[in-house]
Amino acid sequence: MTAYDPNNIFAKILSGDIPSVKLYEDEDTLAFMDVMPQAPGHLLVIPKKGSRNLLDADPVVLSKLLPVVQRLANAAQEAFESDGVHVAQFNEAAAGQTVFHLHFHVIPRHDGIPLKP
Ligand code: DGP
Repeated sequence: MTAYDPNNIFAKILSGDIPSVKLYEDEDTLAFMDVMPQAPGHLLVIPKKGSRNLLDADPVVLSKLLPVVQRLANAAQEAFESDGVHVAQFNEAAAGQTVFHLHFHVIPRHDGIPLKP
């Protein structure tokens, strides 16, 4: 398994070296707007503890992260009056991962409106 690279973009967002539009933060978790939204309201939820993706994540970290994903999915659904919410997560380049710090995409979805590529 490839090692976690602490110089990835989301680690730099966590350290404040790269700015972000923060939506939620606690001791273990940060949520911020995706800079390339695939639909209005597209946000990302990440753990503060570095892991490359779901495959190497500490289960204790996941147990704290998932309730936040759920809460923000509900909040996004309400705020954007969506018909559904897309929660997505990719592991390794072959599966579409481009930033190698575990993250969950939360994307409000409306009937008949496809995601932007
Ligand atoms: P993935 O393909 O699952 O690794 O998605 C990475 C997402 O990260 C993608 O939707 C674009 C977003 N992203 C990339 N760079 C930045 C950045 O500097 N700031 C923010 N807020 N999002 C970023």
